[in-house]
Amino acid sequence: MPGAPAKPVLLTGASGNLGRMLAKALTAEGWTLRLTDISPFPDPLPAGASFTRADLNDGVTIMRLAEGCGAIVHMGGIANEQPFETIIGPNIRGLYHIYEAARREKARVVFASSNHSIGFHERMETIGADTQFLPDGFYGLSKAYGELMGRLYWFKHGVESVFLRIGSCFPEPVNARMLSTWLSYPDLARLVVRCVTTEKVGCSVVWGASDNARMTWWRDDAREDIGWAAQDSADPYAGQLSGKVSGDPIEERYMGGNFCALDYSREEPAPGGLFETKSD
Ligand code: NAI
Ligand code: 15L
Repeated sequence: MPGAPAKPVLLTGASGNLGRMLAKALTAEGWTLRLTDISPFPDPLPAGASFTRADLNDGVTIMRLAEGCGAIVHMGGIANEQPFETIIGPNIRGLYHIYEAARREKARVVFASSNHSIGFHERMETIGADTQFLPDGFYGLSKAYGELMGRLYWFKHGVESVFLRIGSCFPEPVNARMLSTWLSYPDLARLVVRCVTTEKVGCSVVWGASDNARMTWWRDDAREDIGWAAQDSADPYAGQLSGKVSGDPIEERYMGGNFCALDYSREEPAPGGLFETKSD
């Protein structure tokens, strides 16, 4: 692993599943971290880290927390499908506060985007990072908007970003879909290290999946430019998980899985593409 960044790194969402893992992994690399979350940090504070409890809606505190930081690893926010009004504060206003702080500090943003920003692409497709957004709910919509916000701050203010379109980042894959979408914790930690320490990243997208044989969906991203390659794989779980499917045709048809099926009220047949109006 490369040396620790010269400046502290702000890690939001530090009390969540990925934040806790990253807090441990990055301090183990000698990084100085400022951790923040609306919930208390549940673990013993690692050496090299401080924790401040804050709401992403509180722009003044976010600005203060980012002072002197060289990068913001933004994991905080609502991480699943919720009503619009629940999402808009943490995921939209909160992200605006992150970008304003990054702009002032000339800091880089590593943004935890999601596969749900493109969730209505069909699983039989292979899409590149420049594919059209097809969000599968208000959560995915907030991630697509977040990436667009990052582009705005890059083109207008020169704020660098890496958008991590994370698939399914859990300790282990738990169903057939995750044989495609699973990202191991160590692969994510190594990816974040590269995102922060690579000299220049511009404004780029990396699909967040491990080296899974079934990951035929996502291609053509910035991984080589930032020097990251996945090392882990969901393949050893194929035997036990390949039959673990939902039986729901909407869930199994689209990349976003059950997020697509949630509150789905379109009359059948489902569209096969943005401009397709009939199925025959
Ligand atoms: P998580 O729900 O465990 O962590 C999110 C954290 O954000 C929580 O600790 C929560 O307290 C905090 N948070 C929520 N509202 C907040 C607010 N108003 N102010 C401050 N903090 C707030 O989710 P997880 O799995 O750790 O995900 C981290 C990030 O990665 C999220 O942004 C999620 O959308 C994204 N992601 C995760 C994936 C996964 O498979 N785990 C897949 C795709 C994206
Ligand atoms: C996400 O964006 C969620 O945060 C996570 O909980 C999973 O649902 C993941 O996507 C997924 O698609 O598996």
